[in-house]
Amino acid sequence: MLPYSELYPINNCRRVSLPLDGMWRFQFDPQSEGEAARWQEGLPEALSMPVPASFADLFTDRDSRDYTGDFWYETDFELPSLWQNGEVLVRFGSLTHRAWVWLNGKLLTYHEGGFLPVPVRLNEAVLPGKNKLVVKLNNEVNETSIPCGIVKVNADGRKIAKPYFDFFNYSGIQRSVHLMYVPKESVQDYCVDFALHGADAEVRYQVVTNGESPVRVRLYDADGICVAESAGKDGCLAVKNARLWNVRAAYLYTIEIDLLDGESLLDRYSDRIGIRTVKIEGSRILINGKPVYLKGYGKHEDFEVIGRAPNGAVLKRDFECMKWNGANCFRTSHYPYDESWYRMADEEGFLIIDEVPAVGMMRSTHNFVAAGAGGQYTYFFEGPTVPQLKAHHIQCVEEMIARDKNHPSVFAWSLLNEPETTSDVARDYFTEIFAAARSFDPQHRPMTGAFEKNSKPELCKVYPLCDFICLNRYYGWYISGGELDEAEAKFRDEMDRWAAKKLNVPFVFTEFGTDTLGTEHKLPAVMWSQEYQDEYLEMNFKVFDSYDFVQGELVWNFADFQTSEGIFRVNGNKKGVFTRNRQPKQAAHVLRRRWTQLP
Ligand code: BDP
Repeated sequence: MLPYSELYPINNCRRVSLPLDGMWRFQFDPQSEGEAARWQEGLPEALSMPVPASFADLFTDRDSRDYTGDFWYETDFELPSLWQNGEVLVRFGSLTHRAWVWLNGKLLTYHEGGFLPVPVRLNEAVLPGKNKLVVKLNNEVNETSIPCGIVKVNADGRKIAKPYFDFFNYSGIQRSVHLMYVPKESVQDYCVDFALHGADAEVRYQVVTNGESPVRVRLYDADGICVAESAGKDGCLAVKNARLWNVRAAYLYTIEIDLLDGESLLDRYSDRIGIRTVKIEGSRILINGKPVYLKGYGKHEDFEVIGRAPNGAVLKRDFECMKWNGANCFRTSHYPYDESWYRMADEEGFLIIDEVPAVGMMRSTHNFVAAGAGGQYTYFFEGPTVPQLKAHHIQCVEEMIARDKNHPSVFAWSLLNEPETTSDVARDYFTEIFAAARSFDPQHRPMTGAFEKNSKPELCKVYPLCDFICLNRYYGWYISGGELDEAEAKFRDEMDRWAAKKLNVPFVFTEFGTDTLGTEHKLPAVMWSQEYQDEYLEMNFKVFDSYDFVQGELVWNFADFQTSEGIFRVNGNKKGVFTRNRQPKQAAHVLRRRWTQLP
């Protein structure tokens, strides 16, 4: 179990979670001098800064927007005097990409990885009354971090992130922060798994506590009626006539875990769960034993002004748009999202492929050095930083599965996006990643990863690790752009080669799309016009429909999103089916027509 479980903050008769969101104090530290100057005791020249938010798009100058390096946040809180005899924690939804946390000048935590919760136990430093919470973050990307990248130092000494990935390096305290009170003896974690027997279901559970007091578990239906009860840390809830969680027809039960001392309640943790099974059988993805065809998107957490921060209104709008055009699935490309995404997907019956931020593993500086020095070109996974990268990758997979394991919406884990896969070193690297991931998931969900064009059927050495195969393909955009007939022929040629392998596993397209400007119309179509996006999609659909083992289509991307600058990007990536402010391009109607008719 991870230290101080990833359990979502809740409020009830035994637990309190107070959001610390709001205006914090903030300061850039370009010389990395803060620690020596004791900024952990208070920031000398702080600006105000909202939490949660990415800092980049709040400023009007370029240096602040693109700032790369150390930066600090600070806030004060008062400890409620009622919080006696328990554990006091602060839980950051995420800290991008690495962070050090001090309370009242005492360093409590260092955490690497920018997209998963950082729970910190405060007891050894917390004071009655006023407390000062200070966080130093660093948003540099490198070849041991996921996502991967490098930092370029300009002539004036300014650092600038050069991501090996196609999304803006948004950072800061981008998710909510909770101050939490948890009883001394408490529920630290739990997991569930399911078996169906005709109309009945078994909910097998495991509860982790930090003591020996007896555990009671109850399951309530959506009307609040208790339908099953069991005792002990390991047990089984027998549910008669179970209502299943189905795709786009969700049903949620509430699991209530009590820690008891005789008649009195020491702790209680409750959560909403859905009863469903996931299985890959031949080339089909089965939910509750029935095949499901995936329709939807690769997404980003990305919006004007707030950057990567969650926002309830954007979340709601995205789900409404996805429902309107008949989608049932999305991939959390290219990192685990804020928990609000999973909670709403649980409610709305959406399937999620949950992805770890393993993106940018194609070329590293070491490969170029090896090639440039008159030597040999080397593969990405031969670099000297790979052992550290792998440790970090496994840690992220563990934290992601720990956080998201109980969501019915999460039906698969994606452990990579577009790495180098043709070498033996790549195969060895991912063999370890997949083995670790499989050991972490109590529900043994399917594992996969998204492969780019060089991961050809004859060359890719990593796809055999996957339970189903995800392809990112851009025939008609990056390959044979503007020539859809030629693109289709090339696409079919590749698909025929996959078919010839007779792998008997499902294939899902996790990316296909075209950059399209919401302003451009052209007849006949040209690249970047809305008509071209439509024709491109129609061509792709014809190809998908010719191969029975294709069991899903997730368009790239749900909406336009911010990236670094470059000659291929017009103020960001414009492959959205919706604009960045969530209005449909013409293609949204094409998808709606297809997806509302597909079974
Ligand atoms: C794929 C990447 C994705 C990019 C997309 C694109 O997985 O992150 O945004 O291509 O080029 O290579 O639009």
